[in-house]
Amino acid sequence: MMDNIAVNLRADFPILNREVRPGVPLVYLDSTATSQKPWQVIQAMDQYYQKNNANIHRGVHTLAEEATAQYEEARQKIASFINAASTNEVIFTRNTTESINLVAYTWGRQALQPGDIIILTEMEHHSNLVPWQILAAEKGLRLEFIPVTDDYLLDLEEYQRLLALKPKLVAFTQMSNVLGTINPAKEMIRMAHDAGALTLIDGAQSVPHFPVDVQDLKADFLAFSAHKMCGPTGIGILYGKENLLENMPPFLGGGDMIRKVMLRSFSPNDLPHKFEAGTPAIAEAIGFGVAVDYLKSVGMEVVAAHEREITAYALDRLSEIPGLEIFGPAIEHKGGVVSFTLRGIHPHDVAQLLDREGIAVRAGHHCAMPLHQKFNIPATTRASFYLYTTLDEVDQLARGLENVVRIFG
Ligand code: 7TS
Repeated sequence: MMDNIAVNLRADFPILNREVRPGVPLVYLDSTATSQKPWQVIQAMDQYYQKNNANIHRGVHTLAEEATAQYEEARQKIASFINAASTNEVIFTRNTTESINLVAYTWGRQALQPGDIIILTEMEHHSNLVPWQILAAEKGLRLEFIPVTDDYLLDLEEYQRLLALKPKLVAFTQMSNVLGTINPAKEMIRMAHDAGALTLIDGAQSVPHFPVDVQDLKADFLAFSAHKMCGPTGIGILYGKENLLENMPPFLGGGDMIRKVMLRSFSPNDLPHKFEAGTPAIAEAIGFGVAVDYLKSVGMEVVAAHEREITAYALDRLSEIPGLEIFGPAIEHKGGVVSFTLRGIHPHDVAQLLDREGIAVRAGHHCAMPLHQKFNIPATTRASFYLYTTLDEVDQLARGLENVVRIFG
């Protein structure tokens, strides 16, 4: 029954009608890398450029006021989407990666001392790993890692032991982009706070796929990207608790982020502008606001339930394929990502053969090399799902994989 939702929504996504080659329709199973965009988002951005284009926060002319109002309205929509207490807590960045780097470069540089500990996990995307490695090298910090268990979950007992080291920060993904593991963020944040640590949640794969409420989670920082949630590329969010952002130094210096500038000094602007130097991605912010409207109109509970149905079906169908091994937890802990290997066949060959049939999947380390090193594999093939994915597409994937097995004999 849920499948009807995807079937009905598909008409909103123009690209899903395209053929990859004549007679070969697109089966898009790479939404974890980036989602497709509904016409509502595409049209809003097009309209902005045709009717309202102007720089924001500067001009007094009508267009500048309209553009500023639309940009700030988008911030309001996004704040409400994650239930932020104030729009001052919602900073526009380029993407999840930049949001995490912002915290590392500002809060990290200011608050951390040599010997301080940051806890990460073994399942992090490089964007929640490398910024901390850079900071650790600069400041002499120690990085500790919550291990991934044989069931592809985080080892919370080991986490509890690591918290006894009195870390300053715990930074972890709410959902793995490889395993699909959904981590118990609320409990993990509570544990961190009990130990006196702040928390940064990588929400790149959670905010697009299920309801995320920052006040319920009590998250200190949350990072996510528009392009994975029906919005455009080039724009993302750093959510931060207002008192934390208030006390952090600015990130990039330049226009908009200042209140007053003298030749040798400046005073920073109020939140959220303090962290938004230079002309921002205005059309993208407006598109992001419309993407959030779109997801709200479907309902995030509905999106999550649909993905659960699709994922359960995919786990079932793929388990019938000889030599196929899935890397990820049982369905009750898992979002819409299925990474796998086929015995004796390179993951890139699998992806290439599927592409011949119009099926788009990703192969590689998915920007999580340490996780693949842990499992002693260089790469996996990954199929990922979203609100527009149908059961029929999962069947096409399964048939495509059966074909790959036949070809390699
Ligand atoms: N964190 C997680 C968990 C992610 O999945 C990604 C992107 C990022 C951070 C970085 O997001 P960005 O928008 O700043 O690039 N993940 C993927 C992926 O799995 N395939 O391509 C991008």
